[in-house]
Amino acid sequence: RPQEPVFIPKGPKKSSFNVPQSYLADRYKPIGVELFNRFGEDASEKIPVKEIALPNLGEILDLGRHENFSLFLPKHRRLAGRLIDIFLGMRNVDELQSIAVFSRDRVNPYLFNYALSVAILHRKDTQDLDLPSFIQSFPDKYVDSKVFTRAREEATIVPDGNREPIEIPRDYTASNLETEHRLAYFREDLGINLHHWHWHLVYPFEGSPTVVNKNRRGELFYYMHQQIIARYNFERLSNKLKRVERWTDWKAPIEEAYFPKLDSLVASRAWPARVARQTISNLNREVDQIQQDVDDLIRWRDRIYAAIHSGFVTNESGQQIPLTENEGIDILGNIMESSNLSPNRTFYGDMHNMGHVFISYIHDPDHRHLESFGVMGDSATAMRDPIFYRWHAYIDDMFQEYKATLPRYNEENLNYPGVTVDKIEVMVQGGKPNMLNTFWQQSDVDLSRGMDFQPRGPVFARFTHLQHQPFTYNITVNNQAGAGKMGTCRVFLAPKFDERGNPWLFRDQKNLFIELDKFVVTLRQGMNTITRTSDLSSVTIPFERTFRNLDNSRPTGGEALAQFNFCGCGWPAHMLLPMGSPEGFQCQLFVMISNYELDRVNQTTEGVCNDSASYCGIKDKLYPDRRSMGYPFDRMPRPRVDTLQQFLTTNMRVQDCIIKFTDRVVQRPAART
Ligand code: CUO
Repeated sequence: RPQEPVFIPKGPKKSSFNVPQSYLADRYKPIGVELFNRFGEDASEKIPVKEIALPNLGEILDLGRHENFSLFLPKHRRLAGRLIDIFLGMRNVDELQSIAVFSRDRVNPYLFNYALSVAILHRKDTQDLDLPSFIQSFPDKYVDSKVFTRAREEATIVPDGNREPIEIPRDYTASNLETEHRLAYFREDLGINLHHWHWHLVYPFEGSPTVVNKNRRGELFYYMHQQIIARYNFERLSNKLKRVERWTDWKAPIEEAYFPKLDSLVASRAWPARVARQTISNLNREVDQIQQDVDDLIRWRDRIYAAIHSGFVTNESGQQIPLTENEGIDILGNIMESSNLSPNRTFYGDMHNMGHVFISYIHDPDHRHLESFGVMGDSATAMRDPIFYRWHAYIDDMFQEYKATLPRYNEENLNYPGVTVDKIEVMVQGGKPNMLNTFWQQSDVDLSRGMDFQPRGPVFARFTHLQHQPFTYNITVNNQAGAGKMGTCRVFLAPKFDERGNPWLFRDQKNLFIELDKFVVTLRQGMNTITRTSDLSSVTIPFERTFRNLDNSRPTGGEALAQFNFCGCGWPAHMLLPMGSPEGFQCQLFVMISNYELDRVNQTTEGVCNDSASYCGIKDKLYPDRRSMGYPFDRMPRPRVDTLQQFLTTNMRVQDCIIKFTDRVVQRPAART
């Protein structure tokens, strides 16, 4: 298979092409020179590979090259951990390149890509290296399988330059007979699934401390997934569906089905479907070295609830660790996910991860049909399945149960004395105040890197996604606290009414607020007008970063490219706003200016990838906000606060606004030439 080099160090072009013969897989050794000549002809850049003493890959090779790979499976995690350690242990980039070349044709491709990505992300000497976007390496995890046959046909017959994009139909996984299908545009959005894969790449739950032990990672696991559920519920209400129901009865059949219609190009198999009314069973799959009872899941849950209500967890040596107001949520996040920072995996188990595994093997719990896992078994595909949200709604509810045990914010914890938000408004260009617009947009992504055909050259898939008209916040703040006061401006949005059309109780609405932006402002004495555009949002990354190399003309230089692995984490900009509705969906925009002196984390955050910090943190830095994630909506309200209006202190304000969805499709302005 003609592959481009695994990765390309920046710098002057090298002239010789030299891979040690011993690096070739056994199958290719006899024809090595011929292969080099054949594929070397087209190479624009040839990279010498240094011969080094090769480590024994050992059990890493137990996972075949044509099998699927899941980080949720303990065995696969272990293999990934070993390979990451090998990659991290190389003394310099040349050695890393050598071992990467050596293992490239031996190791399972998904495992290889994951381990190399994690290593490049964490090595000091690889910060300027670049990997292809994951969707380009493995488009089969994101795109309707039918597209590939058509793309291959197009590519084989039509020369590069005249190829037409292959359109991915909008409704390919189900029909409207299935109510849940109304949310397919969200669940199957390429950008959302890429964000989720990237998030888990940046925050692995297994491996050495350098890889796992990041500032507040357990808390961020809670918050990022809490926001996914809040956003999903917002979309559901936009589509006249009730909020997602928690998956509570693990021994009862799961009503809704999901048929992913994805084929694995690596495993040459279709991803298994999950038919309606299936029930999870005890797992006994020798091939995955997994034996787990549904009762284990129940035991772990009960122990975690006991910890939440007693206010402490018990570590492996039997000591009690209190779940404190500041650090409790982080410990609980690591326990529930679980990550290897969990203080007691023996006792509290591996609840959330195993939930993914039970569901992903619902169709073949003892491997009698020799089937692999379903989409819930892979963080690149899990968000496609409706059950993902029911499972994570359950997990989130456990976190909320814990949050309800914490002291409530009193006015002092919320107010910024002297600072009053007088007015807020959102505007789109040429529109009316507080009216936002959404619509469909079509964009193209190049699949050619992840496919095998001749002649080479880009071949595009055209997909349809939600989009909104860019908008601007105008916020008027009266500052009587003194000149040069700094504040953190926190912007959230929630539906105004519940499923029945009634106004919310604050205790329910607080869980529906989605974060739109968070930024620091300096206030002069008196009146201030803050203007901020939606593209600067602290939760999103621009479309080009989600899909990178979209037009196949690789951008040169630039921080976004250099820090791709981390920078690929971020909610896709096109999904910043929920869909709304054709008649105009009523929302409440919330703005708070909190006292920066109490929010500040002392560090420099200049540099790269600091623009989607709310859900992803900042690379190699502390989480840039000292408050609990989700503040001020992460706690139960103080006494006598029943509604959002009663919750407000003078440094907060709410503005009603409307999201109007228009069912028309516009093309993304052409980026390719
Ligand atoms: Cu991101 Cu369940 O954690 O998928």
